This record gives sequence, C-alpha cells and structure tokens, in this order.
Amino acid sequence: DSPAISRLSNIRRHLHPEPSSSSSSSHHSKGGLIKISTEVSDALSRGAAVVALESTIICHGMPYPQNLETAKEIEAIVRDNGAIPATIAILDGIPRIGLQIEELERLAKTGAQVQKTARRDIAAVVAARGDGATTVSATMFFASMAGISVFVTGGIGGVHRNGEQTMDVSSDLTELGRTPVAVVSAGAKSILDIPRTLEYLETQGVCVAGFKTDEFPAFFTEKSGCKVSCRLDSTEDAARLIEANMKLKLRTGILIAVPIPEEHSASGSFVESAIQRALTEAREQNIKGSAETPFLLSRVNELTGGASLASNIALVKNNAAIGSKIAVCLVQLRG
Ligand code: PSU
Ligand code: MN
Repeated sequence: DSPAISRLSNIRRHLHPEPSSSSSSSHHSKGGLIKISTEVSDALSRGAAVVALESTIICHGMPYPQNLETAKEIEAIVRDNGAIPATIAILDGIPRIGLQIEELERLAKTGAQVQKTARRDIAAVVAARGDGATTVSATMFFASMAGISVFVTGGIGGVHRNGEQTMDVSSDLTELGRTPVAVVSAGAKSILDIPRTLEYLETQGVCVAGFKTDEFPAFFTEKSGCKVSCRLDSTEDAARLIEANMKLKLRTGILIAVPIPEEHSASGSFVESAIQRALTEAREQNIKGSAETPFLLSRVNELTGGASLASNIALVKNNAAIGSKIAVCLVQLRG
C-alpha cells in the first residue's frame, strides 16, 4: 500500500474507542488530533453505516431556530434509515466527529459568529482553539480522516458567476478532486455558474452522478440545462459506484446529485429573480470571498419571504434519507 493509505489506516487504528471506564459520551482519538463520539466510533469499528453532516449549513446557511430544528430532524432521518449521523465541526479547537444535542444547540444559537471553516481555515481555527463551522471541503477532509464514505448536505459551493475573472472557485471543488468521500447534495444553486462548476469538476476528475436523473439539478429546481456524467437508478447503484471508486483507489470524491422533490421545487422564475437581485446587491455592497455565499443565501431567503428556506429544508431532508440508504447499501455490499 502507498504511504498515504498506510497513514490513513494508522489514523483509523487510532480511532478505536478506549474501553469505556466513564460515562463520558465522547472521547479523544489516541492520536489526539480529532475527537470522535463513542456512538460514531463504535459504529465505524463495527463497520455499520455512518453518514457525515456539515455545520456551515447550521451556522451560516439557515437562521435560528430553523437551523437547530433542521439539524435535529436530519439526524433523526439518518437514524430512521438505519445509519448513524456524524455532524462535524471544530469546538474549542478540537475537530469533532459526532455531536451531542447541546453542542448542536451551541452552534445553532451562535450562528454566523462561528467562523466559517473551509480547508484553508482548519489549521488556524485549531491553533487559536476556536470554534469552526465546517464547509463541504473541511467536512470531507475530516470525514475521510475518520473513515466515513458518505456525506449528506444541501448544496455544494462552486465556480461563482464571473469566476473566470475573480477566480472565486469554492474549495469544495478541489476537495472533491482529492478526497474519496461521496457527497450527496441537490446540486449547486444558480447563484453560481453551473456550467463552469461542472467543467471544473471534470478537470478535477470528479464523477458527477445524477440520482434518477440525467440532468444536474440546480438546488431549488430539478433543471439546470446541464448533463451529469453518469446516472444512478437506485441506492444500490450508488453504493456500487462508491465501492468501485474506493477499490480502484481513484482517490477522488463523488458528487451524487439528487433533485429536489417535485412538490417542494420552487417556481423557477420566482427564485431566479430573487437570485438576480441578491447578486446585484452583493456587487453593489462589494461583498466577496467567503462572505458571498452566506450573504446570497440569506438575501434570497428574505426576498422570497421564506419560500427558499422551506425548499432548502425539504431538500436536505430528502438528501438525508437517500444518503443514509446509500450508506446502508454500501455496508451490505462490503459485508
Ligand atoms: N450552498 C448552499 N448552502 C450552504 C452552502 C453552500 O446552498 O450552506 C455552504 C456549504 O457549507 C458550502 C459552502 O461548502 O457554503 C461554500 O462556501 P464558498 O462558496 O465560500 O466556498
Ligand atoms: Mn469562495
């Protein structure tokens, strides 16, 4: 095996739980790098299904209290579908895999005060012993470190509109190119440049799979006008794809794009006009970089009178159910 793989298996060996001598609900990994909850750690050592969840969506993607309600409901949906939820965040400088309810509450209430943490921010948040809400890129990094293969979220970052000039390209895309985790999402919002996002993913060697669709979904709507690179017709298909990617040691991530359920898909032109207005405001107010996505998300929600938030919550729940079933199929396949 390559050095990278043996390093990973070393890390995994360090993650097995200590014999539980206390009633403590979580423990440090022996390496002391990350802290995995006992429940998640037990599930991983049994080879049971585990689903990673991100925390930027809690702190920066939705307002309180909907963010907390949604975070709890998502964990419940994962359990109902036979998997163990592992919400990932950095708390007091310690990367955490699997959170307690009180910790979810702390993140949800502190909201946007918690630093949005992409891959580039991880070391700084840890060194400053701060709290960090992990984006897709940082969540993938820690999920992979813990040996979790499936990660559920709402939408991923991408190439921003005018990205060919600003070079604002989310690190979610490069992470998908280098970290073998399957990310289940409803595609990318049309606040982004979707065709360029897909071009960039192709360059990074990322398989973009449509779940029961040939078209890449655009978050609020099932249509983007762009094609996916492969189609999956069942959760078993998805598990086989993840397993093939893993066995071949391609080392790239997989983007599994699940269209928003029809009954929740916002009327395209309604959300589209709100997106156009939010983009104009962002330009006028000179909002750039990592502040842009949270600004656009909350402005679109205000401008649609909460309709976009309701759609957002509905699609994350749907992704959680499908992602958990995929994680269960993967366990059966590996059985
Ligand atoms: N898109 C959404 N909701 C979100 C995000 C993106 O519809 O909450 C968050 C995710 O955490 C994603 C991050 O990883 O924003 C991307 O931010 P940036 O564009 O700054 O890379
Ligand atoms: Mn960016």
